[in-house]
Amino acid sequence: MSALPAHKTGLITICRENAILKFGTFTLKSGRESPYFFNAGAFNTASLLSTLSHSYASTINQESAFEFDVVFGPAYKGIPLASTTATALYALDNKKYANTGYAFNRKEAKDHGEGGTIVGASLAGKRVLVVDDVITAGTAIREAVGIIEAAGGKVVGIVVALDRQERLTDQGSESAIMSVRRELNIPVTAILTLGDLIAGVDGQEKENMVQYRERWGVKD
Ligand code: OMP
Repeated sequence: MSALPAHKTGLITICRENAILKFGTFTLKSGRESPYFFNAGAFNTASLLSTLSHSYASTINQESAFEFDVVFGPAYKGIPLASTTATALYALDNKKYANTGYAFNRKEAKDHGEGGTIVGASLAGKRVLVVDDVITAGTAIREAVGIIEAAGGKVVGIVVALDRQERLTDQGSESAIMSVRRELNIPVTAILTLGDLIAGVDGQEKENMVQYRERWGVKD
């Protein structure tokens, strides 16, 4: 069916079987109408979340350019991603990641108790790796970078579950990941891409995604 590595094919199958990857007509945050939608919130059982966090951890661990102190997940969907990825990294290498911190932001600043908008490890002066669900136009990721910088952290890398590989503008040739890489000069990587999804499905669903890629996609 496809030339994808087994771990990607396996993950795509899990996404399809559990309605994490859905087909139909979906309006995206960017306003574009998409024939598919990836809902990371549907990794909602212990085994699904464990599969996902181990995918993040092995993607991060393979990327030697990622040297970081804290894993950060933007609220809300990034919160379980950061916490479970930190524990999955520790399971992978308990020496290398023993002191790796994890943190996330509150959507509303707290003005009592410990206060502030960051929960978990302090970001001040730290190298921060962002884990998030999906990148389309890059708005969510840019917001996360702003939150981390405001807390005194330095973003050194970004990992998402899915890079939708879409053009930022109607006629442009750059995707959100390409522009974030260029602007911040940091590694940005994805567990799966639109190209992987297209390689991993068949029939009308594949056809619809190919058409969508022709309209909005950048080259793999
Ligand atoms: P951008 O901020 O445009 O990069 O869109 C990313 C966000 O859109 C994600 O954090 C999700 O909230 C949402 N999203 C999905 O969850 N899955 C998709 O397949 C597409 C989107 C989207 O709206 O683009």
